[in-house]
Amino acid sequence: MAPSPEYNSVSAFHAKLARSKRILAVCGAGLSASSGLPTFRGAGGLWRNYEATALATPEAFKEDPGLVWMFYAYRRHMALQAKPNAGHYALAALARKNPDFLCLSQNVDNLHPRAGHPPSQLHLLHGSLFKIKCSSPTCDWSDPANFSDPFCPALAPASEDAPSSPDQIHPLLDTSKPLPHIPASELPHCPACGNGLQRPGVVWFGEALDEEMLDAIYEWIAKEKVDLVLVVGTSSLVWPAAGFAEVARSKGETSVVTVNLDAERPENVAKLKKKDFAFAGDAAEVLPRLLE
Ligand code: BV8
Ligand code: ZN
Repeated sequence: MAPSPEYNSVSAFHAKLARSKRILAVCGAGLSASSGLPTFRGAGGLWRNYEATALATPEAFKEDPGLVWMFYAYRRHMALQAKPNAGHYALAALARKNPDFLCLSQNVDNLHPRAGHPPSQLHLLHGSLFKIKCSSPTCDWSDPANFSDPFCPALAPASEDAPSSPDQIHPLLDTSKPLPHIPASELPHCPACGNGLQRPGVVWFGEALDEEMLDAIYEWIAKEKVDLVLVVGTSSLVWPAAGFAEVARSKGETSVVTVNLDAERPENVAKLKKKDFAFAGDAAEVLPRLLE
């Protein structure tokens, strides 16, 4: 089925938005690109010579917790230096205006909360870089808000090469120097059970998303017809996050609106359904225009 000729008309979208009550957003790394945070795939997807997705697994952490912690220490440092952009603020403003708007984000950078997004209208599908938890499966200790940078002495960049400004290359990204080896003994252990290593409170590949959160999301979608789904800055490759837009669509006259650099590429436009929209560009620039 082909999209309407107005699939990329902002005024046609505004007319649909004005008639929409229940709105869902599914956000990905592209929303934070303008805040200076690298995306997972494409150029930004590399940390040193590692694929982010190869480090975001329980196996990698078991194998070399120091290496995985250096990756997360770098991402925590970058996220703390970053600021929410106009896209984050536009979503937060929509939430304050419309209690029937729910935002699902795959991003763990804490930029939605920092933009003032109402917590009751936001689900962080993959956790947060700033939540820390115990890696022992039998221990439920966690620290919901740990913003220390460096996270621990062993993860502090050597003083002579500590970056003095955000645009200076972080030593953990500087491939001209070999990565130090950090033994587990130098990494913080759980204060509750004493034996589990502390780990980032994110969902790794192969780990389940929070059960209660998933139930709440599917319940919200099933409750009543969803009028609009905003799919913002995501390659929609990671499941189950990639599936929510289609689940919501099955509830009737739903328009799925893609905001992505590549949204208007012919092969992507060809996949649009009759009531869908697609807007190519930087989410930080496109979203405020769409949601004004
Ligand atoms: C699970 C946290 C089951 C860590 C992340 C089917 C069903 C269920 C599971 C699977 C399934 N098929 C496969 C799986 C396994 C796996 C999976 O999906 N694999 C993929 C790779 C095929 N899924 C899982 O393992 C999930 N777990 O389902 O468990 C289970 C059940 C019971 C018991 C045990 C297990 C867990 C997945 C979560 C992984 N954790 N992150 C961390 O951040 O370090 S995923 C991580 O990658 C991000 O959170 C994000 O979700 C994903 C990256 O995706 P994007 O955000 O889309 O980013 P990407 O770089 O790919 O794309 C950026 C996009 O933005 C691009 O389109 C680009 O064009 C665009 N863009 C760039 N700049 C801009 C822009 N757009 C607008 N403006 C710009 N300026
Ligand atoms: Zn513990």
